Amino acid sequence: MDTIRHNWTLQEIGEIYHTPIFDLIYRAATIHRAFQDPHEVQVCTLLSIKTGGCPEDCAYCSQSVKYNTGVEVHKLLSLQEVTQKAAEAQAKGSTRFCMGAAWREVRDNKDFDQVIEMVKVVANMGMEVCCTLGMLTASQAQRLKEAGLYAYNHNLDTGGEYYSEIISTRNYQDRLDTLENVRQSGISVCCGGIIGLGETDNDRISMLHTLATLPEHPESVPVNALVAIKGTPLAHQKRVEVWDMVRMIATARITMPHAMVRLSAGRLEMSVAEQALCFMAGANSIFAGDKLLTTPNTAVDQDQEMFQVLQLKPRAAYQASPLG
Ligand code: SAM
Ligand code: DTB
Ligand code: SF4
Repeated sequence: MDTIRHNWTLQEIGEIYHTPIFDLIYRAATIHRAFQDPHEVQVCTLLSIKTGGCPEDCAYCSQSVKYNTGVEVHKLLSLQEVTQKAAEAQAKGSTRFCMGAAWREVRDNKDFDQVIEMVKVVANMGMEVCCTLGMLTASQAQRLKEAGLYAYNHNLDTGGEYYSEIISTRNYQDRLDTLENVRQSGISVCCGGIIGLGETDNDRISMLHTLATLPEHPESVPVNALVAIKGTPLAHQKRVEVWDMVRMIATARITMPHAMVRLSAGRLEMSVAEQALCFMAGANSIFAGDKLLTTPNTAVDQDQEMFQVLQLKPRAAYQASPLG
């Protein structure tokens, strides 16, 4: 049985990624069974707490000010609105609640004070509370940790070599620096990427290599298929093939066996059978609810039906963390 490694080479990860698909799924499923309960899938809910008006130029994003996407801009939600949404999510079976803000970085202002209050409330509800707020300093990460933040999402999105084709307003090192600040604060790290941005297989392999060779693997690795947004430079990208999702998920599972691998954006376009392949390949989490951050998602009752058909059960909170 493979052990946990942090010294993967690009070539090794490339070989895994390109393995004939049935062999790849078989190997990933074997590792999945050794490290995770293959019948459990964690259900998470996303909430956009501050929408649109973001100064960054991420080519895939509906929330950048640089593109005319028609997204409805909204200032930071109130504590009461967030509390209500979190309670609804919990009632519908979510054990993790992730709050996203369209910020380039966190600033030490009133809005951040309010986010701190939101974190406290959701943490007290017994859900894993996650935030994705852009870049963070070490002291901001510390404040979030003290408020009870369980996880922080900050994606690398793609390989380091392709990054500047997708985003020009920050660089790969900025991302890695925030991830390091999150790690140092003791918050669980959620970091993954998107496929379907026009990248090559090598760019995907490069991103997985960066993740799998971090001194500690992220506890959570979201794999998103691009949701092509009208008005963005990537509006006309072609739909991601399920086989590409399977290869990404399986390679993440094999190289980072302890991580929760999340089948994230793009599920609305996938059949139950296609999603089943992703679970087989090692995915063990989904985002539920009719909305991701700004785009539609599979309806909750459809997901409940899928869980029944595939005989999956929702995973309880706080099981993924090696942090205790
Ligand atoms: N502004 C913060 C940031 O960029 O870190 C947090 C919010 S941002 C929307 C969170 C992540 O969602 C991005 O890093 C990206 O991986 C994913 N994402 C955003 N738009 C997407 C899209 N259209 N399709 C797929 N994934 C997307
Ligand atoms: C992640 O990797 N995917 C989620 C979550 N982390 C924050 C976001 C997906 C956003 C999809 C596009 C939208 O709804 O705006
Ligand atoms: Fe802003 Fe995040 Fe969207 Fe980039 S992905 S434009 S940083 S909200």
